[in-house]
This record gives sequence, structure tokens and C-alpha cells, in this order.
Amino acid sequence: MGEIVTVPKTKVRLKTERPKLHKVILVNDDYTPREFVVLVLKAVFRMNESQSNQVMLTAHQRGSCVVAVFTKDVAESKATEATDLGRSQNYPLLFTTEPEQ
Ligand code: TYC
Repeated sequence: MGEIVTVPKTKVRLKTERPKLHKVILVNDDYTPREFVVLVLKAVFRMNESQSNQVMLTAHQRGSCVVAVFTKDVAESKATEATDLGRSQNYPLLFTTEPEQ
């Protein structure tokens, strides 16, 4: 019989948005020993000796340095883990995160 079929005119667009990346930033201070900063960068961010030395020196000279970028959750947990390693030795070592532009 007279069955009415309506076809939607709008196309469904499958939107797979990329998750926003977040930077982990190493902040300089006057108390944490350089060797300890290098050790933490190697342990938490899997950097080699030369990479971790470069990042530590950049933070030391310029006040801060981007360590790496991750998804929000990973960036935050790594920043916390690295900051906590410093705190466990009573150092004021600080890692922060911020979204990439
Ligand atoms: N400025 C520290 C010192 O001279 C070393 C240091 C480097 C500490 C980088 C923190 O993010 C940092 N002992």
C-alpha cells in the first residue's frame, strides 16, 4: 500500500577528533641537584643521558623547558610521578602540564 519512505537529506559525518596534546614542562629551581633532574628525566620520560642533560640545562638556563607532549591523562600522570620523585628526596623539583595551542 502507500508506504511513505523518508530519506534523510543531511549526511552523517563521522567525526574522529584527535585528542588535544598536553606539554609536560620542567621548571627550574635553585636546590634540586642537576644529576637528580637528569635521573628523573631518564626514569619517567625514558630519555637517554644526552637528551636528559639537554632538557635539564635548558630549564636551568631559561627557567623552564618542554620535556614532551602526551594526551592529557598521560601528561598529568607523568608530571605528578616526576614531581613526586623530587618530593620523596625533599627537593622542590616541579613538572607542570599545559595544553598545546
Ligand atoms: N638549577 C639547579 C641547580 O643549579 C638544577 C636544575 C635544573 C633544577 C633544572 C631544576 O628543572 C631544573 N642545581
